[in-house]
Amino acid sequence: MDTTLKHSIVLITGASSGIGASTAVRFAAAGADLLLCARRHERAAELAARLSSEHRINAHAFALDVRDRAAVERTLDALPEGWKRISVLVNNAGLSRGLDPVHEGNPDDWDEMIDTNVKGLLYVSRKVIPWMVKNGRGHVVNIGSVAGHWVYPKGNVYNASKYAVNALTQGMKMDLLGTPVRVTSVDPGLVETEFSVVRFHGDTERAAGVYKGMTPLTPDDVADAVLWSVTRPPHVNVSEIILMPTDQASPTLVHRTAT
Ligand code: NDP
Ligand code: 8X3
Repeated sequence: MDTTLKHSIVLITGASSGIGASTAVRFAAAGADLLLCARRHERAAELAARLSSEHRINAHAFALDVRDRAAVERTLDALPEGWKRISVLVNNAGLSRGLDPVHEGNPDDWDEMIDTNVKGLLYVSRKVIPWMVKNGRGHVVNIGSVAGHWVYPKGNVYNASKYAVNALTQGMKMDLLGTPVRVTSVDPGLVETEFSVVRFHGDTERAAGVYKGMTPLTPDDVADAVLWSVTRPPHVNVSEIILMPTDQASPTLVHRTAT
């Protein structure tokens, strides 16, 4: 166990599923106290209850839609003072919607991706980072994507949102220079979660096809990278981790075997 995380407060957005939920498990095992949020509050609450009893940590779950700026401000401001001493913010809440040529795309899908992946990340960061600066301690981990490094056909707006996350990670690092607050981007390729089911609006068959004939990353693989970046010595800032399955070389170059 990494004792440096014992009772450090870690806020994870989008902790009801996939990478966010796995990250919560990894940090709980390392002794951190957890603030878990998502729109599906009951899932986050169930996870918080399980982890606090299994690992004897404090875990608090609450409902949050990161797209709702007023709710983000109100909900985070309402946290008890002790819970505002957040050491690690994992900006994980995010999604893709649709896979269409840009001239056939659905503007509602675009709004949802930009509002969640870009504006939601900003709203939460704007609230939490000043507390970190004031406390003289903090680490922001943004979950980006290979989609923020390579554009792929029909990825258009999702790509743009993750390029924005990439730019914001670099910008945060520059703007926080001179403070002890560290900034990292963890940028995975294919990870099997609810991501593709959400992208294809609930079409589970189409979603399963994304991982057909190849071995994707698991959410635990990504959580390991997040935990590793956070547990480096304080003078080390891991700027960016790109991790892909062995079966993937770029968003579009994937080795598949017939199944
Ligand atoms: P999941 O769909 O399994 O999880 C997404 C999480 O984000 C859920 O907990 C969901 O919670 C939350 N979320 C979505 N919208 C909102 C919102 N408006 N407010 C609060 N929480 C929200 O997918 P992943 O775990 O795969 O995705 C996590 C992150 O990883 C995303 O940023 C995604 O872009 C990124 N990523 C995923 C990859 C993959 O292949 N899976 C690869 C690269 C990056 P709820 O619905 O309950 O609100
Ligand atoms: C998720 C990975 O390749 O579907 O960010 O964009 S990809």
